[in-house]
Amino acid sequence: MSSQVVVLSGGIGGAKLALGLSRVLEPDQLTVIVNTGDDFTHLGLRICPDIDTTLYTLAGISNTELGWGRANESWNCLNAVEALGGENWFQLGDKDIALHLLRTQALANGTSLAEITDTLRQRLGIKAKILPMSDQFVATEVETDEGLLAFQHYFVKRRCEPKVSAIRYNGACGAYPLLEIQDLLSAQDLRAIIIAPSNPYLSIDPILSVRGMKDLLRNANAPVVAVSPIIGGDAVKGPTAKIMGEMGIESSAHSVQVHYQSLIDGYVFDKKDANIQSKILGPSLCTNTLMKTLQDRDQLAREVLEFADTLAPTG
Ligand code: FO1
Repeated sequence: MSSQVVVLSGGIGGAKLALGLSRVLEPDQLTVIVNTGDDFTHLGLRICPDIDTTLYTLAGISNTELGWGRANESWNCLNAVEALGGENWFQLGDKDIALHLLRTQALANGTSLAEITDTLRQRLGIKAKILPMSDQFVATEVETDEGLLAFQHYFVKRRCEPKVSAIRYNGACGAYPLLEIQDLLSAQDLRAIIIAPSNPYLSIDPILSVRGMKDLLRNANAPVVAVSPIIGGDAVKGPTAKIMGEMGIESSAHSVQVHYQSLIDGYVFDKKDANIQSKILGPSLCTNTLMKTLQDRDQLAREVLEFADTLAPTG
């Protein structure tokens, strides 16, 4: 069987499946392409939440209760920032700040985001490759009833409360997939491209908005399989269902399949949504997609890979 597997991922759900894939595959067979639309400069530091959630999750040091940041954190620096009148709405732990300091220093020295991300993942002992979707900055912006909000302002400062009418990916038209991504997705020995159960609009679409990314998926010599982030009409975590409703899209696993339809060869959705089977166009897998335990992550990863193998182009 061919070797490389690529997963497009953002947020907590994506990192969970990426962890499962890294455990069931040979570690060097997996590349995670991560959303960087959530990134922003805060307190002078370049923060890349979805890269960091992926790093910490695959290194086994993530805060599993919160879903972001590191386990066993302390908050001395942020408390001192607040005492000196600085912003504390975005909770940065002391160990997390260490990573932001090194990344910000590297970027200031002309190192690319891909290079510093690769250095950090190696220092954290991670074998799978973790790549930003682009070295150019793309900023997800949310059009709401409170105006156009930067992503973290919407997501953290306003706790996803504003009503969303549209989402923009500022800078996408000037952003290109890393050459490494272009080579990977056009390689003849690519086994599968997986779209993780991440928020389609806030985590996956920013990746797909990068110039040429959709064509790379369409022209790949490997099946593209998406995993629904919606179970029983709701998201496991986060504002996906709320945003869909506010944008006039039915909050269902079927709507997500339609959203990805032109890009994917197969779709994986949860047993709770077995009723949508008749509406799904193309090959699909109905199984347990709720990843509560490490075993759930491994099991879903195995099943998604086996399903993808049944779709592999023959010859
Ligand atoms: N999310 C929150 O809801 N509140 C926070 O204070 C917060 C801090 C934070 C710090 C570092 C980091 O990497 C992520 C952080 N997140 C926080 C999550 C972050 O906003 C989301 O993970 C992504 O941007 C969306 O997936």
